[in-house]
Amino acid sequence: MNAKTRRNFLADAAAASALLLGGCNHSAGTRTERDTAGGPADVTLRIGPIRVDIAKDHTISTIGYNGTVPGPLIRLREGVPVTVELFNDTDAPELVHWHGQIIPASVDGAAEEKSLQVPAHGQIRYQLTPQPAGARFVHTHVMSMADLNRGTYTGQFAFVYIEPKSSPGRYDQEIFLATHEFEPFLGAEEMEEDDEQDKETKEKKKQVKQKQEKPNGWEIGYRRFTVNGKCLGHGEPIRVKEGQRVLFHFLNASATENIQLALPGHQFQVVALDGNPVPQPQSVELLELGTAERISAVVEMKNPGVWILGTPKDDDRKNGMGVVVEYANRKGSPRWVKPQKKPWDYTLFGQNRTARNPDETIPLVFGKINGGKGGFNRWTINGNSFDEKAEPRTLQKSKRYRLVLDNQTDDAHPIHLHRNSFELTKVHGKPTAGILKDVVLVKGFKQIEVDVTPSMDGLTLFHCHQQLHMDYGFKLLFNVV
Ligand SMILES: [Cu+2]
Repeated sequence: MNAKTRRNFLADAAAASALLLGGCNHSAGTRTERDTAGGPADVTLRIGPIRVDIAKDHTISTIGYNGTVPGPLIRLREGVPVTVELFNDTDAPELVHWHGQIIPASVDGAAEEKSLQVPAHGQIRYQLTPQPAGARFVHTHVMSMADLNRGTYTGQFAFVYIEPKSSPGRYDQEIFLATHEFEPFLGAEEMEEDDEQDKETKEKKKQVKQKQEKPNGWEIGYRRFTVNGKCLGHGEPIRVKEGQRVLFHFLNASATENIQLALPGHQFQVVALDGNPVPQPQSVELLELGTAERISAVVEMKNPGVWILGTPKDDDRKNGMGVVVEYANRKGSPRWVKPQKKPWDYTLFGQNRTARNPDETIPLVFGKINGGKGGFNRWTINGNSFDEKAEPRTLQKSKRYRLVLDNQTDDAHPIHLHRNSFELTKVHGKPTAGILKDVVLVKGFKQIEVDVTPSMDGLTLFHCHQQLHMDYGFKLLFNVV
């Protein structure tokens, strides 16, 4: 702040934020003194209450970034440091998490990692160096517990695209789509997985149910479903031309829901998962994204018409989960055709080989205890719910660890590791290699193994990205030394 008074600094910051409202200003030039003297930041996010017209005659009140849902697309360049300024216009402290980036714990935006928080009606400013390249995102990391007006239930999310140093390939249009549900409520209905479960899984489910002393606790339901903050049919259609190659970046910005997406009459050529290029791009009809997962996929537009890109779940699509894709000079009601059911298989996009042996293997068994405090299920890793007083588990920098994610519950868990990418090495018993991710969806009673070689020291949070699961115990803290 140099010799400036705090009052001057705040005035400057407010002016800067007004200038940048609705977007982020990426100063491509060299670092200048103004960064340390309180001038405009490269990225400014203002957290505040907003009203969003998600449909005709339907406005919701939520909290968002810079007045929109999703917040503005933030384009950064790999390895080029930026100044970030965060303003909080709400009555509660906030945490802004840079999901999927390998950055210091102080700026990662997680309370467990002792990151900087944005005070209520306050502001903070810091620098970070974006990495790795690809589709990342930014979202709130506060606990919601039973308050469904907080945390990832709100509109606090925005795409972050870190431009790669080399070209990502040829395409004619690039489109960012984030799915999110609104108007959450607590209900009793258990989430059923869509995939037909095999006999063994069904049997395990029965056994685990019998062992539970209490009935299943609260689940979350939603009344409204959106893509880029609009219910199906209420936003601008995606306008395409025959013969175009459209690069879609999908983000599941849900608080709790895993989702499938299809565009009838078209194939998705999956080129990146969680922003990282896959070893084997493959075409599929149906995408699946656990909470916080990203998929980048190229679609060749060669089936002229007006189509719905949306979820195969009819009720959810009717309540908004979809967006219209309209070819030039084509009119009429958008068409939906139910896609064939084919289970999502990460290994399709990986190398068909066994990854090299880890230095150490860490078993992580996920468990659920029905109906705890307030009627909420409690979640455990190796028998324990998160305890902030417990010593974090130490990991050595540059050592290769194999995390064995063993889901002994009937729910699917989108498992996230902060400040690292991990390599999928085994999916449901099948070896694979070369797929780098930061979230992996572990289905009920399934096992996935991932290898991680931490490159940056500090506290690193591991958790289920389903807000309700995270809030009620599904977390573990590592300390990389
Ligand atoms: Cu979970």
